[in-house]
Amino acid sequence: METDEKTSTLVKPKAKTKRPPLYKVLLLNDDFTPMDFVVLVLKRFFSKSQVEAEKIMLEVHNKGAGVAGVFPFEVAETKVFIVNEFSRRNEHPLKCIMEKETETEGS
Ligand code: TYC
Repeated sequence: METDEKTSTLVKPKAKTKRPPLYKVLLLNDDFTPMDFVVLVLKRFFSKSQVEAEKIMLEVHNKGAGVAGVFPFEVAETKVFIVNEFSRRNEHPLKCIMEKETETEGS
């Protein structure tokens, strides 16, 4: 409880319902990874449909980066690791990174 300066009434501070931060998992464009491989990654690791995966892949291709999904920290971290490992094993330079969502995004 805090005292309101002018009226001396007790004001109960609003309960802070802070949601855990979310992280965007991004795919980065490069000149060498085949488009089909990026589509496969989006379908296999981010559960996208063929149509959604093609749309995201083209966005990355045209804009330089695109959001594959939004997750809590540890899930995002795992996705990034698995995707980069899968790309490396298949000898493609595709890079996956994570970025904290800013407070105003979403809602
Ligand atoms: N630019 C690549 C090409 O022309 C395709 C590509 C798309 C690569 C998305 C990476 O995250 C990526 N083959």
